[in-house]
Amino acid sequence: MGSYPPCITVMYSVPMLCPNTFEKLKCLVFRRARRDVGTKDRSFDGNFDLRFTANTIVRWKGHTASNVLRFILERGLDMRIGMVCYPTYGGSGVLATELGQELARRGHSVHFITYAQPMRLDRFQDNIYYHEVETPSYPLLEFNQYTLALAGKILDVARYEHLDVVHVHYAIPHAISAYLAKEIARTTTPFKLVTTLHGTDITLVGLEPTFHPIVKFSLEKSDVITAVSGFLQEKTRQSFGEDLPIKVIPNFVDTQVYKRGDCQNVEKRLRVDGEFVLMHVSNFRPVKRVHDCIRILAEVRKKLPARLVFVGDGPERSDAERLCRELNVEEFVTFLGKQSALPEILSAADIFLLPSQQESFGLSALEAMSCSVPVVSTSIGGIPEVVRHDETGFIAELGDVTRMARYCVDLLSNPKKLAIFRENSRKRAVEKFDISLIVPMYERVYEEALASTVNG
Ligand code: GMT
Repeated sequence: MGSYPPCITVMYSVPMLCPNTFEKLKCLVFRRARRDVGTKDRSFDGNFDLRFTANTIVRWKGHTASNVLRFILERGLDMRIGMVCYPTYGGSGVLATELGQELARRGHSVHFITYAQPMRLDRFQDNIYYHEVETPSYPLLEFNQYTLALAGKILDVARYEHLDVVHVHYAIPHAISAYLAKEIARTTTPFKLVTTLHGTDITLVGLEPTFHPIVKFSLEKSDVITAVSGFLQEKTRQSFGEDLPIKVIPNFVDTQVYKRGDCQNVEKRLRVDGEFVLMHVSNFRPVKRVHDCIRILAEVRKKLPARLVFVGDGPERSDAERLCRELNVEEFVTFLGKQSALPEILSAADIFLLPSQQESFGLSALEAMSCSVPVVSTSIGGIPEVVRHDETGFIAELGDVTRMARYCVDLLSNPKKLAIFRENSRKRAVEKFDISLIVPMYERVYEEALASTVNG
């Protein structure tokens, strides 16, 4: 490798920074410089004209010290991030897409790598790129080779887009595909691997005896592991290794987008004859227990006029429609199917129902709370980390539809209490889970991974 033209001169004022901050700054500056000349070769750092002097200001490409330092220390340098997720209707894909969009707004380049356009990636945005994974077919390849095709695509994007980090959402099979790509790229175009665990990748699918050792291995080989709740952190340690370093980074919501707004049109359509509106949003998988929502409605209707609005679609929908007919509540249930205008729709709800059997966090509950909708849910998994019992909603035992219905009636028949719960819900979403609080946690994770030498 020849010598590179110096492109950055940094002069460092010794008393300004503590040693740790200084090391971090140095690492970030080198990385940016390597990118500017289009190399990942670390020997480049040795040739680089990075000068530290005792008492002068920092200068970087004509910017003043204070600007450069403020930018670097507050936000870090922009990174190139590969985002691997499921593009379909589901919490992990939604979260990955919104994370990518926010990182792009913050100046990073984000490359989505998946088999279809992520659902919420529905408009042009600067700094966002999408790379579709195509799975080659051949008569001999009877089964879909997605894991390998994904590894090949990650490798390709990492090489040609000079990715700093590949962030995979949902361990199976994304983490092992990314590990394979990372190993192949190790000497030429190294990148860091961040794995975010979302739920059933740990609590259900990952426990399958065939998958367990592969998930365990891919977690051990990740540079950083994050989990979306304390519950999931604990579960992962129990099932995959007590010593695994796992950071908790909760789900987030853009509270400027998810807020109670003018929903008169939606409300007119959904709130028939001034009845109360219960709502449930999910992908209708068995773990969501949508039939419990219908049983809750049937109970509530014994006391109050109420309707149930379902948003989403999935395997349990036909059974749910049948149960509505069986319980004679079909005329009080609306199935809207998949919808993208969630803030408007949620704004028309009085109570959000989440009777799940498994839920590592409950992103849909958070989105409802952000729209000032209290939640009645089970006490499963990470839900109690989101929903506060008797404050932002109510929590009951799994399957206890009678109790959940009683909680709904209690809230709906007490307008003052409902108003307080609404306010509490919104406040909790804004103060604890707003996008502006959580996305910097991911940025820090990337920066720390890039500054470390563990796992290459
Ligand atoms: O784990 C899953 O079932 C998949 C995942 C998804 O893609 O829908 O859902 C999980 O991820 C969400 C985002 O982190 C969490 O809010 C959900 O609670 C979680 N679902 C379950 O744990 C069932």
